[in-house]
Amino acid sequence: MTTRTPFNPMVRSLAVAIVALMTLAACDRQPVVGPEQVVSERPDHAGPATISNANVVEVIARHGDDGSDYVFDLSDDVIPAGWTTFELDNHSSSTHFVYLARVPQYTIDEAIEAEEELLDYWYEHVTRPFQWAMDVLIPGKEADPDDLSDIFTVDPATFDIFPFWLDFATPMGGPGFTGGHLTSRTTVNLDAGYYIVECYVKNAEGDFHSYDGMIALLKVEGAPSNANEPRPTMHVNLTEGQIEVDEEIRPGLHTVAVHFEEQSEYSHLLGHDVHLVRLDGDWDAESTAEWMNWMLPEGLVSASGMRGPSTFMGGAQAMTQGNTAYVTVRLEPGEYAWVSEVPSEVGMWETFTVPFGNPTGGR
Ligand SMILES: [Cu+2]
Repeated sequence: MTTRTPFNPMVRSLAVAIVALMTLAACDRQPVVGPEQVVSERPDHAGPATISNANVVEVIARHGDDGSDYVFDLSDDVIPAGWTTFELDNHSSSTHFVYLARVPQYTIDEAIEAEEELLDYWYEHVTRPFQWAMDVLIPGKEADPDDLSDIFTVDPATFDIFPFWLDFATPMGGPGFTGGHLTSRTTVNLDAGYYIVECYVKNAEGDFHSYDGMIALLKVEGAPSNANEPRPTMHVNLTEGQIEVDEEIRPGLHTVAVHFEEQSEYSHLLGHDVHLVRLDGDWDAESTAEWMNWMLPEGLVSASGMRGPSTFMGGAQAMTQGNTAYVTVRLEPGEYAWVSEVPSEVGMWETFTVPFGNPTGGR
């Protein structure tokens, strides 16, 4: 399924697959088997849900041992193809997510020819240029084109600083924004191949977490496992500029099917995705949506003293049109919003209420 991204070649000149890399730490490893009967001790965590026999990859987001770097620990770095649940366990106070991008064959071939590790090659040719582009947009931050001179000659007039093959990187979903010390789960169907696993939330200095180390490589191999496609209890449809949600929602554990009915591209070079936020603090849906523009100097910043929206509960990162991701989440009675990471002038969000009442059957 090496399809083109839904985004245009401008992608190269800035964001979307802002994916990146880094080797996989080995702690907390667990086999990729299901079912995972993890019962959360926190009501806003995803429970065991209906992931049934899906393969499970746990991704721990944490700070590095020196307290400054950002790290992903993956429970496995080689998994079978098919329906796979990614559980993001956020062990830090900052917001993180897990963005998956399938690496094009062009990139694999180039890395082999250059005799470099695939993750290193991606980082050099995608992550570093993206950080440079971000630095340009932050007033007062140093962004010298010569910083990239070991890769190529930068022409600041064109921003054409990304390899042609980035257009062929396929966004394949993954858990959406997840607040500090929370857990979220998202299930997607993966073909065999190599996937970049990254988070591009920014720190207080405007560095993408991926640039600082929150990036990994996942190999998916073999025939699809016998994991079943999850059975949804709710539906979210993403169409042009609109999020359609079910009108009546019961409290309790849900498997939310996120249908990428239409995909698009916007001025910040990203397309439709969707994130769940509980509206119990100072942030409403509109201010949350405004925070979600990575191109703004303070957009996507989650760091000490500036955490951003505090009640992100997961979601589904962008996928190509026609795909479906499944988000497992426990909904307590309250006010919520689904918010898409599109520019605020587009404004894609939809609020909803979970009433008190009989909960769903999930535990
Ligand atoms: Cu992060």
